[in-house]
Amino acid sequence: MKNLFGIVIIMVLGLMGCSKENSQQAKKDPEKIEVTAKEAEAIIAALEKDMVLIPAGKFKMGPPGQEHEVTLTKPYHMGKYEVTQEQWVALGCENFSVNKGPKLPVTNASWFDCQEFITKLNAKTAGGYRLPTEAEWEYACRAGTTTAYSFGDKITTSEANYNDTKVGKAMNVVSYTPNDFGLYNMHGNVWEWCEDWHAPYPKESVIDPKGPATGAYRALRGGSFLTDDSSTSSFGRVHLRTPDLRYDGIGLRLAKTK
Ligand SMILES: [Ca+2]
Repeated sequence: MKNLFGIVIIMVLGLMGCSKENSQQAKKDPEKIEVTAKEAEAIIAALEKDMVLIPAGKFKMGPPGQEHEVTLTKPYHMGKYEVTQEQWVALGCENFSVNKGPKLPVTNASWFDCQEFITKLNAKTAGGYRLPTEAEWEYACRAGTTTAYSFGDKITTSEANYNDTKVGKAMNVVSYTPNDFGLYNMHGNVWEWCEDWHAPYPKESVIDPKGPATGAYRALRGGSFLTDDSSTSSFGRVHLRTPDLRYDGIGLRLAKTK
């Protein structure tokens, strides 16, 4: 785990209270992403357009040796991109990302932070937004492929932002070639939280799996700028024991019930 995440402990330094003398001359934080109410409306409208319809279907889920048949009976939407920092801020959520940038994926977002973001988004729209299930995530990542990556059985630095790319940080969410569903950065860049509690895979075929009803770990998929080949694959899978912790290299992608 420590290699996968390159854990960064974020010290949230509360704004040092400005003294009365200098409060009127408070300097603008150049890194802070600020969004006006009008800009927020446009950002949310664009986010809604960037949801891709994923068809219902059947696929083999899991790594070699653990493959099992999964049927997804209903079409659903997946975000074309990882959630950006400007989207996060537009919904009034606090941006803990280490490297700031409006079009960079939000990072240091805990599973609970993601739920707060989604609740706010659903309140501002017609609703239906949520995190994907692991099965929905992998099906969307594979985009009809059966190989380790949506582009084949090998990964190179021209295909994704992972450890070998040596960028060492998240890149713009519109990077690299999208998969056949039109989704960007399913492999690498930032890990993406899933809705499910983690559990070992079943051996038998399953329909619309949602993970166990309770658990101690939440599932993450896709790898990050810090992960190796295997973790960055379509079947790469990790879980975090405490879903309230924030780590650099972890963000999210939205799903939406059709
Ligand atoms: Ca990703």
